Amino acid sequence: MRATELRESILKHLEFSQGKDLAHASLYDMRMALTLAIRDRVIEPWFRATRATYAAQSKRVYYLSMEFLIGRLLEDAVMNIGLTEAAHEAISGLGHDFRAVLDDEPDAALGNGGLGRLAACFLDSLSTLGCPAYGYGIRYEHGLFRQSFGPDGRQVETAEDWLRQSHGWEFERPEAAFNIGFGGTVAESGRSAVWTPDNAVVAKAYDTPVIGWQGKWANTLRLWGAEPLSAFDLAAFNKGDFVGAAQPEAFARTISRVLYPDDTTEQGKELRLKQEFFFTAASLRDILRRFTAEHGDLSALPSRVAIQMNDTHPAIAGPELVRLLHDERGMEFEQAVDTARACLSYTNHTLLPEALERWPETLMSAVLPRHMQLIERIDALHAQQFPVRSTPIVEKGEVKMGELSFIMANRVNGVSALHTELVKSTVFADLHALHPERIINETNGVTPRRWLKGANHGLSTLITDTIGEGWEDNLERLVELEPAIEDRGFRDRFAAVKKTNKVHLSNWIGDQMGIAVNPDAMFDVQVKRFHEYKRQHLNILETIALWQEIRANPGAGWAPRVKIFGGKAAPGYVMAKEIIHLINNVARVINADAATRDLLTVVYPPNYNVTMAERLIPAADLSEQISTAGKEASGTGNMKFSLNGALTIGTLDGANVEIRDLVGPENFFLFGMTADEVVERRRHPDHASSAIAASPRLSAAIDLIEAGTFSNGDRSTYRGLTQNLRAHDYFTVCADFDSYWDAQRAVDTAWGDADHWMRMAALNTARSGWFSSDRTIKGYMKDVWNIQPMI
Ligand code: 26Q
Repeated sequence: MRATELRESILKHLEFSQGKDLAHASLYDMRMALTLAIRDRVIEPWFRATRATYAAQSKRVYYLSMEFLIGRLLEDAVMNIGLTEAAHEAISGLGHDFRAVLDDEPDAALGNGGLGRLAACFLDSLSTLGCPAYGYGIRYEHGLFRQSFGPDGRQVETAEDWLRQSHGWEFERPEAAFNIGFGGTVAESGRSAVWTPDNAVVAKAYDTPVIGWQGKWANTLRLWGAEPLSAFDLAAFNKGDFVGAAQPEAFARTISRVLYPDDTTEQGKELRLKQEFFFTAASLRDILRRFTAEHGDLSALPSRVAIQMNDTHPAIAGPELVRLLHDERGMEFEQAVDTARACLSYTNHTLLPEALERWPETLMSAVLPRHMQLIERIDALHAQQFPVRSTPIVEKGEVKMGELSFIMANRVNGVSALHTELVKSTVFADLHALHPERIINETNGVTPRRWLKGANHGLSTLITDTIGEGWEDNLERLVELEPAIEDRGFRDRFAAVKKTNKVHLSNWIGDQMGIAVNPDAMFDVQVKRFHEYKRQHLNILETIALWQEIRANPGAGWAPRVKIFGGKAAPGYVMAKEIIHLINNVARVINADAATRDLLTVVYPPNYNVTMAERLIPAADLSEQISTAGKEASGTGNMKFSLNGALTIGTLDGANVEIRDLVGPENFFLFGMTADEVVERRRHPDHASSAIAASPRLSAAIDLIEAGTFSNGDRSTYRGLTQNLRAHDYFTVCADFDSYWDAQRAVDTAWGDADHWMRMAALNTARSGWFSSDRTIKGYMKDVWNIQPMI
């Protein structure tokens, strides 16, 4: 019945939206027709949610984020409205392959990694929980670059082009458009000021509905695209200046052209500051317009509006909201600051000094002159209110966006228990002493709809067969699996699901890379952005050492392993790219060694993204979460692996700490120094060289690299990397190596008892329910936003 209805709807869109008949429909046509048919069915709950929010005059959450790493939307939407089987039947009935139709959708990579994917999981949970919310961001024409590997194994970046085909999900909103100014001058006017920008672009809204689980509620992801005020300078054109005529267009479009791929070398770039102001200012204008349409008195703003700043990227929201209230609406300055603060909250995602945003005062004054003045007034006001010890926002000619965010927020949160404690004791120690109530913890989570139900059908079916339906939006119910784990039959089914996922992944690796991998081997997976603190080099050094040990002692009963890597390095991050280069060449050499072929394989499929994560994570046996303790704010991949029944080998960092507490230390492979021990160890100037001297295995692995084993005999290729390890090793790879090696051998031993391994794996799934982003969002609703669900 539902399949028949859907079939009619698909055929209608094929004819009237795509202008094709079935006989000539391409995969793209089929995908668009299905998308539009599904989108039609999302409209009713979407309108209903919007009307209910208006009618109840409910508070709304506005999640401001430079990144939304949403991936593909079709499969998720079909699943959420319960039409997976109907859609499968309808598409097959029309002579097309359902999987191929779903796989035709481009992966929307409007983000770099964890922070952007978290924003996407939050959108899913906000809708599932019936929390009235908007996500606000930038409609980048080009998302994160596409990664390939050159013949020498180096990363090659090419432009990503997700909007080349029409988007399908979005609605263009030409009427929701705001002029956003830059530069210019400020004129004093009584107690406030008038800012006259000398340049402006139009921010135009594009809306994508975000449907929650079972279609009960839907929110909006509103992304801003930049356009010129006037498309074309006709006067210049008529004078024969054809290039100059296109200038306004060129400047404006640059703003929403491309996602910044970097948190290290891209600091201080003027275009980035303009992007940040562009989407933040447009969002605030939109928020105030919506508020004013319903309410009169601006002092009521905080009871209706909660604005979340996803890291400091939208931190200009503080001064901009003050400007809108004070300069443009005549509110007293101090009241404007208090009102803005009562609306704003800030999530910190990193402690790495190089990732904390700072802008030169001169740049801020040139691009946003009025905001620079307001930042100084906010700074002065805070110093006046807290004269004891004040950490200035503006210091040594720089505007520190972390301090600005803290001072303008009513709540500041870290993203795991450990990270929050470090936020209190390090980056914001001074401000925390002045405002001891402000910093709270909201441990990250992931959406179980995409990361379990959608990505792992086999496990989802087993869970439903065992504990019944309803775990998808009540993930803590997974604990009900625990008694079943005692049952051998259940464990065998659990093992069979994992095996099937591994067979699928092996086939895919065979197709994509021409490498044969044994699905009975242990799949040991490290997928994430490349960064020295994440220590992919620790993993590859251990791989080299293991290869040597197997060669020396082939009959020692080794557990066969497939080491799988995935991830991109920022194009300007030289050391991270050197690690990628090394991994590819270690893979080439090891995979060619007949002596170890059945025991060790290294694969590194290029262009890791959300879609690839959905493929790899359900097939993983071992999850590598090996960052230097104190550096990974939370991690969210770690949660996805555990939920899908992989065991973790990891340090006491970020949310690993909480994962280990919940799944039980006996079901987790711990190694390495604690955050405190790392700090202490670094104080010894020879911490790296002494660790190398004490570890023959590590020493031999580094020697092999330096001997040119992985660079066709060239001894200089990886010198930058090995010298850094020997001399500096800030991320304490060397000092943690032996402990990591030992933990890996404990993994080998555990793998030897297949039934016990499956028991541990299943316990990881059963005890990971707390890591649902629904739990996280409930925490924000209660502790940060003070908002009630509508369903
Ligand atoms: C800053 C300035 C200029 C250009 C880019 C940036 C920039 C871009 C992206 C700074 C930071 C980011 C992304 C940070 C990020 O993804 N952090 C991760 O957030 C996750 C969600 O909370 C955590 O799980 C991870 O531990 C954390 O690394």
